[in-house]
Amino acid sequence: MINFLFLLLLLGASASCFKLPQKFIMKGEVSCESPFQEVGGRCMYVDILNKGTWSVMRNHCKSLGGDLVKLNDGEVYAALIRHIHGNGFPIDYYWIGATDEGHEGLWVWIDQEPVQMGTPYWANCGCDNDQMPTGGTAQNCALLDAHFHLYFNDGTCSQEANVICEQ
Ligand SMILES: [Ca+2]
Repeated sequence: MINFLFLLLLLGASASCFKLPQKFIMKGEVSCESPFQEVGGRCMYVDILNKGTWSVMRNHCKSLGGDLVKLNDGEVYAALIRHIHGNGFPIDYYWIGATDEGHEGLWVWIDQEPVQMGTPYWANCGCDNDQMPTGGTAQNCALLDAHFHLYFNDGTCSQEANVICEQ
């Protein structure tokens, strides 16, 4: 009987030992629904097939069950750039979920959270070296800029670009 209890204890202990690593694996795991892929612990879709205006592509993201990507984390942003290079996606213009439409110079994400300006996000355009968008009221939608190593830049909302969606 004592042996039997000992065996039960042993089995219980080994079961918990086996469960422990599983928990660690589960913690960092993100499962994304197609066409979204895990990028920096989030679910993103870099759409290289379709182009449209900022609004059209936002609706496109919504039709896939997501929205425009919110890049408010430097590590996630870096992971996205590695994802684009690693998959051989074209270095093109990609809409992201930030705008200053209706409140010039005050950039917000689609959930109204303020966008961090400058390093490590924004391209260094113009000659004043301040990493600030310079398009004024003519350019109110943010994109990853093909001509500036995919740093953020302001674009004309009605121009056509690819998109990065997030779920
Ligand atoms: Ca603007």
